[in-house]
Amino acid sequence: MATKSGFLTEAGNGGETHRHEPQAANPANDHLTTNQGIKVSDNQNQLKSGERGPVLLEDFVLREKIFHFDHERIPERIIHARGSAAHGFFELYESLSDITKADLFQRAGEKTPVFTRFSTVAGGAGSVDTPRDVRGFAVKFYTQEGNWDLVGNNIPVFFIQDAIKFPDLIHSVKMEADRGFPQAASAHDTFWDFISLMPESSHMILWAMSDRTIPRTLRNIEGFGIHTFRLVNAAGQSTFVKFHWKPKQGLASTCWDEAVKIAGADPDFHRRDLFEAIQRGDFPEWELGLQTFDQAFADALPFDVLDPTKIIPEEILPVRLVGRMVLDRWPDNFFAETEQVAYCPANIVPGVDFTNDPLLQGRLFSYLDTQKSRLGTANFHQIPINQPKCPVMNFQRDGQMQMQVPKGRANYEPNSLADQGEITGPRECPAHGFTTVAAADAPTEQGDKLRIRPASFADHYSQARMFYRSLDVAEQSHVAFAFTFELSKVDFAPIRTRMLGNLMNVDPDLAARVAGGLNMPLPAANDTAAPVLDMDPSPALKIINGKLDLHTLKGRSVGILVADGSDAPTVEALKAVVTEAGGLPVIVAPKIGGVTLSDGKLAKVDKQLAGFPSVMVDAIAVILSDDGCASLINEGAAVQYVMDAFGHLKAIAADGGAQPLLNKAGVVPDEGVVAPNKGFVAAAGKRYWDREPGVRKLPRAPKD
Ligand code: HDD
Repeated sequence: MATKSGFLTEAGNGGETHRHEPQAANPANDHLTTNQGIKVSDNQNQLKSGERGPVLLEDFVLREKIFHFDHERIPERIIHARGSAAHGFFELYESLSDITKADLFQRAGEKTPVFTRFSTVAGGAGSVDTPRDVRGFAVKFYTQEGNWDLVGNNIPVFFIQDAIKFPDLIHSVKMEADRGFPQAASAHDTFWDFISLMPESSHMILWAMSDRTIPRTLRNIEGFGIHTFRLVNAAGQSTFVKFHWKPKQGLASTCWDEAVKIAGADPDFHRRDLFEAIQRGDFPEWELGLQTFDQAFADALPFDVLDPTKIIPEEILPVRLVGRMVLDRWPDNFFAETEQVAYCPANIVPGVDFTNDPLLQGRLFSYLDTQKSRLGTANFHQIPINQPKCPVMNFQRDGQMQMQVPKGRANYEPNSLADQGEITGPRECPAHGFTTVAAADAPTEQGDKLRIRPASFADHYSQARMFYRSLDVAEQSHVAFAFTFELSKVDFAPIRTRMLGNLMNVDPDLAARVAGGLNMPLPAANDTAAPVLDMDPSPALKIINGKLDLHTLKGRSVGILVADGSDAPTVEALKAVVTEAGGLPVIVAPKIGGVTLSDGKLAKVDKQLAGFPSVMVDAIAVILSDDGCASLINEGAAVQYVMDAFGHLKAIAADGGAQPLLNKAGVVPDEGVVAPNKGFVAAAGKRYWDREPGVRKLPRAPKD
């Protein structure tokens, strides 16, 4: 029967209407209130006239609740909408007072709170975590002299040289305007049409088609400030700087097939990974690196340091590691913090300054403007996540959602109200206030008003070529595959041909592979605006076999597939060695309720096989009795579990009982297929790239 609360009670208890308590226990005995502070007596039922009668308009409890719910969403970011963030701190290794007066860089060992948001670029807020895409890497430093936002990406260059092209770039990569798809994907006509017509995107597109854009986790990406910035010391001397973030966890990527499958298995894969790592105390860490240089060094380079499509190879100018960032706290509330955080490259502190990079200059306008439209008010800086952790005092007043209650009459400056004993408000601070670096360093940085791209920005291919030639051979074939895959989704053939013409300038071998993969004739190279240089390769750009390709199980996971009858001591020993190596053993079985191992005991199962394919882990072990294996041999999820681990070049440990399953999954013995003993730990921390040619046909060079 119906009760006051609307829940069915033990009906038939004499027809008595009594209250059913649906809430969990509430030890604090807190009461629900409306937003006006009125205690709510019933949160289950609208106010009605009679038991089955009409709802009354006067029900302010209902109206306020629904009204607020209706407005829960705000416009999502036009780009970088999908993101995950965490709190942490930046700790300085040594004082940098010789090159910057920035307060956070003065005292070795000092910690500055940060809030860091990682994002994809193209997809909406609800899109998956693993498309092929650039990752945003935005850090808000809450320094004692105000907020400094370093709003970078996981790629050290950008698609375009001038901010005026940004809306075109983003329109081209987003869902096509008439059809509303594809979501979070660059593999479509409009994107490649734009790219093929923008040779300046050549360097960035090589990075975008590399394994950099399919990272294994957000903990395994580098970060870059991209533009050349300046550091300014107390004497007013300016030093050019490029910012880098180096992951202590190493660099690691997925195979494309794996990234696609993760998207289905766990659309929140990267967010969950970051969350879980922080929750278990395995705090991700990056070191802040600086490349600093002066005007003379800049003048000697074969490209312009104001051009954001160029890097300075680490081999030419080493990266100095000056501190570390540790992310150790997940936000309390996703919307309040991760969604409402408002980064802006224009947020800099005394001791940091801009250069005339035309992309950076455009960004300085855009972010403040977008926050107004996204967060709805010029007072967005008062939202807790955006508030500086130092005093904020000025005469800016009013506006929507003003949270402060300034006292007194003084809302202008200068004022003489102090003479009358009134509150007078703050004053300028010539000694410590922000001052812009006075002079342009080069005469070409001033002159007539022009809409022009300087000749020093004209070389669009040399660094793209250098990037490609710096990669490991396995990565090179991934680049060729990525171009082939993406261009295969382009319907309009002339776009593909034009892109091949650009690739001819990057590297004829790459162009030939892609043309072969598309089964299209190789066109002549497109015209170039400047000669293409053969620069020395930069090994620091590799992921595979590079400096940050850490062969480790630390922070990585191993899926241990078991079934009833699996050998208990082997399973226990494996868990122990993986844990000892800092890895995460995950017991995977056909049923979540448990599995009876060889010792007859019911063992805990962490994940159910069908819901946790091997793409979720970094290596697998398969421990099965003969009967257990027989029970799984016709189970698609089990066969696929092993087949994918092998195809994704992961280590596989298996006991004798598991062999028939391995055979069915097409596993061919190699050094990554090992016994389930202590040696597995060394094998499990890496991928077996040599296996790749045997499992997938990547576009190879004609000579291969
Ligand atoms: Fe941007 C967001 C990074 C060029 C305009 N950008 C945004 C975010 C990152 C970047 C990481 C997300 C911040 C967050 O997590 O909230 N953007 C870059 C980098 C660029 C770049 C590394 C080139 C080096 N961006 C760029 C240009 C413009 C913008 C040239 C416009 C002229 N970016 C925006 C924006 C966004 C943004 C529209 C969308 C959401 C936001 O600002 O807060 O203003």
